[in-house]
Amino acid sequence: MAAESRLIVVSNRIPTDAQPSGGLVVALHDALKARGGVWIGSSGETSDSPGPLHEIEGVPEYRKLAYDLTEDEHRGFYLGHANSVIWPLFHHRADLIDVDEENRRQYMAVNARVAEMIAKVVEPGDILWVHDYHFLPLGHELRKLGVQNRIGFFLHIPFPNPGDIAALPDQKQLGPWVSSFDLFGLQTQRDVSACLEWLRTATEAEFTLRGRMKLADRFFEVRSFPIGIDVDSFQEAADAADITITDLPVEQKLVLGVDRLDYSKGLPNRFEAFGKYLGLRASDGPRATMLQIAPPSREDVEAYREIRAELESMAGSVNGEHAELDWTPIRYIRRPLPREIVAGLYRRADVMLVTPLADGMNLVAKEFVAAQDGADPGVLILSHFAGAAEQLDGALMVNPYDTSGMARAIDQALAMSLHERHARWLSMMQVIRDTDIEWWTESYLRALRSQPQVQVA
Ligand code: GDG
Repeated sequence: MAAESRLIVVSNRIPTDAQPSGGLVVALHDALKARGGVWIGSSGETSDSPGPLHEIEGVPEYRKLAYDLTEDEHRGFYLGHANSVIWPLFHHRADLIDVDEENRRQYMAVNARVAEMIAKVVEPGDILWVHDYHFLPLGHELRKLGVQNRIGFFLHIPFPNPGDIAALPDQKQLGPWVSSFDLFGLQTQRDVSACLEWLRTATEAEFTLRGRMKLADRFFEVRSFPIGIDVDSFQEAADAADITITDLPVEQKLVLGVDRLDYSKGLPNRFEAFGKYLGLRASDGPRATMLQIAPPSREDVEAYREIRAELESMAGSVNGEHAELDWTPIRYIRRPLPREIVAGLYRRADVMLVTPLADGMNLVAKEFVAAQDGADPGVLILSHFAGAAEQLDGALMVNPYDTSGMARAIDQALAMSLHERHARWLSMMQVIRDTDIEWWTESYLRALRSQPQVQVA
């Protein structure tokens, strides 16, 4: 890769550890370590007078520049507009959006302030890679300040349907925001189709030759880059893990779920489906226990408190109906577990439930596949609505709204022959290796670098 252009990554939170953990963060860390550059993001601290970007200690290969947010910015920009309007809307939950003029103002103000800080450090020839829904207006703000560098964007969550976009208070601005980036990266072909459909029907954008779009005076490209994982590192973690970590007898079947506690992940539907499966199963048949790991997130947002209460009540009611003196069918852990333990659980699981109602990609599905022992792999049950469904056709596909169908899929997965499990696993393994995290970073950056710097069709 040519060394001419320095990479500047912008993401909501900058990792403060020298050796960060977590899929995306590790990928960006590796990309910057190999190429050098700068990572800009929030420090995670709030302060009354935030001041300019400040250097955070890390590794010698690249710089980390952090900014603080004020309490009001954290509430309005992060909890308010980003997570109470954009997140639900982009996950097709317009019913949950909480539109507030002050929050929207903070969202715009933080984007403008971050753009000013970036404009002070950007040099000619640098390329910028902006991540996720917190920063949709950032390219536009940078262009207003005269920044002419190549700027790419990657949306980690689904692109909404045109109908949902109409509920955004700033829907008219979304066109100029998107077209201010040179490359608008999305997870799936489905997202690209939704985005192009919206550009065609709701904006003045035109298709040009060479597959690029033109809106007002800007040319840009919309493309999918399905995010991947570090396959070897998950495989190694699972190899090293102790799979007798639970007190479940080895002959007992384990059905596993691992999700950030979020209403988009379809957890109530999953619990209901498991309850229906328990109702289907012969009373003298083998017992299956479902273990759900669901570390809470964004607890200051009302909808997240509600989903937590709903789940706890559902687990109680399914267990009340089906538990026996020596068996609790649903086990539920509401705190994060160490990565080595998660890898061991993936390896131990007979069935993995990844059943979101909407999800950009879903890395858990890929991690589960990577963690399997090829000799006796488990079965992945995957919602059509996860971005991963476009790639992992070796999974048992389900519609998470059809809980009876999901119950039958659990039954089918638990009874599946080794031959079939193995064939399905092999085909998924091939895909996750071909499109791993390094492939993702490389192919995105190659596409961004190949955007003409002079604006031509
Ligand atoms: C967004 C998009 C897209 C979960 N519980 C524990 C734990 N995890 C780890 C998993 C996985 C990660 O968290 C979750 O990643 P997902 O992709 O499933 O979901 P989001 O957080 O919603 O991420 C998503 C992603 O961005 C990347 O583009 O795929 O669609 O929504 O890595 O392993 N890790 C540990 N303990 C836990 O208890 N250590």
